[in-house]
Amino acid sequence: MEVQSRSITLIGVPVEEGSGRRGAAMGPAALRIAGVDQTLIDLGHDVRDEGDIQVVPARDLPNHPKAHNLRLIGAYTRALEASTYDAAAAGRFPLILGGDHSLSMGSVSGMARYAAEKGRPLFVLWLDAHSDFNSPATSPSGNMHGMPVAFFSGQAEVAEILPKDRPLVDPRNVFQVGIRSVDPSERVEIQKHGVNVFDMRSIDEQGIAATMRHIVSTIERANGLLHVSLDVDFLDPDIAPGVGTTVPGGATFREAHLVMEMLSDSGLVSSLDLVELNPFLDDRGKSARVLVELTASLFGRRIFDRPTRAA
Ligand code: NNH
Ligand code: MN
Ligand code: MN
Ligand code: MN
Repeated sequence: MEVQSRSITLIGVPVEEGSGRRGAAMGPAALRIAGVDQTLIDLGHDVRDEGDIQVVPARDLPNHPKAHNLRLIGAYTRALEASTYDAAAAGRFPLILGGDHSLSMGSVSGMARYAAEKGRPLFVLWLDAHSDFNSPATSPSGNMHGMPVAFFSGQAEVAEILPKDRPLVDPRNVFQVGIRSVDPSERVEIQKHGVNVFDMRSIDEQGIAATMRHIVSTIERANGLLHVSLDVDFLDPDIAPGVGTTVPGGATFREAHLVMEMLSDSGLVSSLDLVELNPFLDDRGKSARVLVELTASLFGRRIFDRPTRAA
């Protein structure tokens, strides 16, 4: 089976102010040094690198004691929402190189606008140790990288970062896999809003393959588009130590690869974030390289082809 060639736009987002520590701003550079562009070119894809987004804090936004760096994160959100939407509308696959997870406020909102125009529902696969469903009202830290899922679901409104009538993601179309660290008020919110959570126990019990088959078939039945958001801490710290918030007991190398291979086979994925890579904490580029390998699997790298499933 030939790899289906895609047109991919790389968008670097050197934001670290959504997290509680420095370093993630070097993430886009580390992913480029690990060869993300050439790896995709070698697989036969057309790759265009837009470079890094640069912003200044949005002066129309307020400072907020429980949403740290809101004016800067708001500016990144606006810029990335537009870049992601523009790439998708031009028939290209937006591949976002982060940067901390607050950037998904922008990337997912851009894809939500694109999906709404196409009249198709947007689904989100959130590969993370954390559910990132805090709002400024509930966050224990005030760090906005813990808020993107609530934001694109319309549950974290603090100020008018994006237009009030922007397309939202239905939280019931969000699948979270790998979850093992949830704040008490987050737990209440994700259950109330119907987010689909596959925590580590459920992966241990059912296996990652059955979990992914369920998710893929749900999205296929709805004719949905799928945005994948991959937080480095989804992975076990042994294979990916380059992240500010390691949580033991994460996905193995093999589980993560199978996720990507099954997503590739599904043909459903329309956009991807690679987030929370902190090269300052990494071990000789190990985590950056794992992310590039996983990206290669998502874009068709195979050891051997599988017989195609009967229609
Ligand atoms: N839930 C915590 C918070 O809101 C931690 C979030 N940190 C992450 N999320 N790394 O993926 O601050
Ligand atoms: Mn996250
Ligand atoms: Mn996380
Ligand atoms: Mn709510």
